[in-house]
Amino acid sequence: MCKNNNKEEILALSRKIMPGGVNSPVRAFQSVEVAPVIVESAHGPYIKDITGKEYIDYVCSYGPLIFGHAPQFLIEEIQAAAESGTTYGFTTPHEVELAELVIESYPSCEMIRMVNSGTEATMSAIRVARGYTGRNKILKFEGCYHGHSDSLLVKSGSGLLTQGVPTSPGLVPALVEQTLVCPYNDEEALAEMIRANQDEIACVILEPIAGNMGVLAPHEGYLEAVRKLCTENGIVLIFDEVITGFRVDYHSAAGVFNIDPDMVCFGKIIGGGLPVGAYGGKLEIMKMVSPVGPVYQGGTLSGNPLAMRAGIATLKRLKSNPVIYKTLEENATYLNRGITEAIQKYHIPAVTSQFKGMFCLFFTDRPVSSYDDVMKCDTELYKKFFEGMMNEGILLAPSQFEAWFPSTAHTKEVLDQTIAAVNQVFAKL
Ligand code: KE4
Repeated sequence: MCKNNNKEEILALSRKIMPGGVNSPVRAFQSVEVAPVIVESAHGPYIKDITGKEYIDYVCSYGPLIFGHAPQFLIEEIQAAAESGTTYGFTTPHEVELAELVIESYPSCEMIRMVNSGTEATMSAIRVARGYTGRNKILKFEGCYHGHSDSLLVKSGSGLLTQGVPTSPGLVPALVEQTLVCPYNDEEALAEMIRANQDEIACVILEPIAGNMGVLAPHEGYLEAVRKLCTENGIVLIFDEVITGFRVDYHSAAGVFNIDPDMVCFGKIIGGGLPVGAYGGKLEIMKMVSPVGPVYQGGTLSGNPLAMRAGIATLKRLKSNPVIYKTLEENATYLNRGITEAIQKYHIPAVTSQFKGMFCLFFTDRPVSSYDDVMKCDTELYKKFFEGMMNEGILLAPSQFEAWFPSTAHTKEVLDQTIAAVNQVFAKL
């Protein structure tokens, strides 16, 4: 624990020794121009900062905490795991059990490799797709975010959008030109790009429900069209389910849309709040992965027993209580309805966006169904809204381009407090 709990002193020191004082850019609160929160502890839907102020938290670590902060069953599992050691560098039954749970939930995933983050998962998946097809180009969608590996930091969402740098400096041009980018929700543009790069594209990677430019659902038939185009052109279809995996359904987005990608990436929820990522897919593709195949990928802490046991406990609880997904969707709908009523009452130029338990609020007066629509949002208004909500004790992502992640701990009472706070803030906007 840091010796000092004086917020100003911690902020000053953190900014001296860590870029922006953070270990992930969005946490610097730069785009909302508010002093960042420094967390002391969290429980259920609540976060307490080091000044003792308590917030209802809708960030929930950007997705992993489907049961809220520090649920007792997880604390006990992690404590028990730690007593047997934290990492070994050898296989354990736990990683096999978690792999089995994930594969059993996801019909098109026949084999899986555990890693330590979503970035590692997607970086490895595109490497395997390139090795499997012998092709160099990859195709992603503007505003989607797949972590920070070089090939994927092109016209990306999440923190890059927040910082206004969708394509990061520091990338080798020869690599960047291998990354093709299409608009999300536009099958004609995708078909045209595939035609123009015939037999050169190894994989298409996308978020089946985009969660890194706010929440953007695929329009009717879009994912089916992407699937068909990839099948017809020998392109590996990768669903990046780092956010949507076990969030929108126990069978993730592939189960909701009944679509079988060739590969899938997971993160967040499968680690139960500890660092885990995973990539998997069809047997013939995953057999390319070392030591069975020639495509190399490894990791010191991959499959570590703490994260595996936290993931197992989380997935088992979700598997045995599928009603959780109905509750999460009902809660998001309840929140959506309350906020929509407040938008109408105070004539705020904003629209809500929801897919199952995923939700966000766009500050724009027109419907949002594309990256271009998202880029028309009023980020200045979002900044005012964000700060107002903080003052009301509600903590949202310090960026217009992130989703809200209500958990099972966000009871109706918590949601009512949130809706009341939205009304308070809208009244002053
Ligand atoms: P990580 O490397 O951050 O574990 O996962 C990368 C990643 C991959 N794919 C998707 C769809 C993701 O959303 C992410 C990471 N999500 C962001 C939040 N939108 C991480 C937050 C942050 O960078 O601090």
